[in-house]
Amino acid sequence: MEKTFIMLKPDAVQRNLAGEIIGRLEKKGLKLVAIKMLLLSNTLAERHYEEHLGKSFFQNLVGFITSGPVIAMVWEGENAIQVARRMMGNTDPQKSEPGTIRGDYALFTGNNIVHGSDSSQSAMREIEIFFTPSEIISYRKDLEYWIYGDR
Ligand code: IDP
Ligand code: MG
Repeated sequence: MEKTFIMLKPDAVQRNLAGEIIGRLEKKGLKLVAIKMLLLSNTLAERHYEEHLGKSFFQNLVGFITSGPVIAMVWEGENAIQVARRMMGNTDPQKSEPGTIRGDYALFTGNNIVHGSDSSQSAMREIEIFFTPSEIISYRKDLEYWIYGDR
C-alpha cells in the first residue's frame, strides 16, 4: 500500500489548522499510520528540502520551517501520494483551486501550510528522515476487508 509523507508547517500549527487538515485527509479515507510533533533543526530542515538547495527561496524556506513546531505524518492508501497532492492544491495558494487545502486556507507560497511528497522516491526518502520503521503502525480498518478481502 502506498505511503506518503505529509507535514503540517509551522503556520498550520500557529493558525490552529492542524485538526482541520488532518480531518480532511482522514475523511477522504487515507489512513494515518505515523504522527509526531517536532521542532526541526537547521540540519534536518536542510536535509528535507535538499532538492531546493541553492534556490533563491531556500534560506527563507529553512528559516520558516524551523520557526515553530511542525506535525510530521505518514498517511497510507491507494495512490496516497497523488491523492494527497491533489487535496493540497497548487504550491502557490493564489493559484490553488478553492476546495483544496491551500486553496481554502493559504495566500502565500512561502506560507502554504502543508508539505506532501511528490513521488514515491521522495516519499520513501522523506519518511526515512522523520520516522523509524517501528514508529510506522500497520493496522487494518474494517472497510479494507470489503475492498481488499482477506489478504
Ligand atoms: P511543493 O511544496 O508544492 O512540493 P516545492 O516546489 O517542492 O513545492 O517547494 C517547496 C516549498 O518551498 C513550497 O511548498 C513553498 O513553501 C516553498 N517555495 C517554493 N517555491 C517558492 C518560491 O518561488 N518562493 C518562495 N517559496 C517557495
Ligand atoms: Mg515539493
